[in-house]
Amino acid sequence: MPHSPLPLAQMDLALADTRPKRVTLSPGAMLLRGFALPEASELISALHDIAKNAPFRTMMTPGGGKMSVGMTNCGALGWVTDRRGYRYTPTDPLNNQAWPPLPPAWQKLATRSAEAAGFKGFHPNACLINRYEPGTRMALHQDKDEGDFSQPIVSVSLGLPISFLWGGLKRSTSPHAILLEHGDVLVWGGKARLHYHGVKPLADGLHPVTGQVRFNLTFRFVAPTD
Ligand code: MD3
Ligand code: FE
Repeated sequence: MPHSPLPLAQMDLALADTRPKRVTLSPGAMLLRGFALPEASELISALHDIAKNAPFRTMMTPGGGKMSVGMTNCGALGWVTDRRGYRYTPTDPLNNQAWPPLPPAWQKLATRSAEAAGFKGFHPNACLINRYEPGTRMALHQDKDEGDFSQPIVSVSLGLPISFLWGGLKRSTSPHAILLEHGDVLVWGGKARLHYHGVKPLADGLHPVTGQVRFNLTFRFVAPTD
């Protein structure tokens, strides 16, 4: 067979990617590689619209440190942190208005992702949107402000790749690093729901859709408190 004189095109690279599309990291934790790829560009344009009304901001931890990751929210409830603590609020503290609504396409993606990982009937009411610029990171933590751990969390990675850190149920368990790329979806439920996790500092790069940025969407079901 004559060899091609042309360099590998993007499609050839996709065909050459023999990594499994669905990977169970631990019971309840599943990586769906490229699951959101078909709609990734639409997700990013909707995200820019959301950020016009609820801009990205760096929040203060209760301990007084400034988080490096820019954050905003959409949905009935949004995650915030300040000197008073971590919590979910129905309004954006920057303008006291409701957070922008969860776009129906986002809701559907979250439900479909959870179902693909074995969690039927996931209907999130909160979506935290994280924006990483080179050098920003997220320290090892648990997500435990939702008041309902029976529901999974769905996360969607967009833009530059990052090294995700996947730990255990105790902070002392040393985490594994997993590469997360544009369009990858992770689902965490059951036993995996309260595992420690974080991300390494974002490396410099230029992504064709997002530029020098990584976005992460995390869909959650938060138990209403009133
Ligand atoms: C495992 N975000 O927003 S997403 C977060 O890439 C957060 O922005 C990271 O951790 C990011 O809280 C990681 C993957 C993720 C999200 C939630 C989880 C993993 C999780 C909840 C429980 C266990
Ligand atoms: Fe988290």
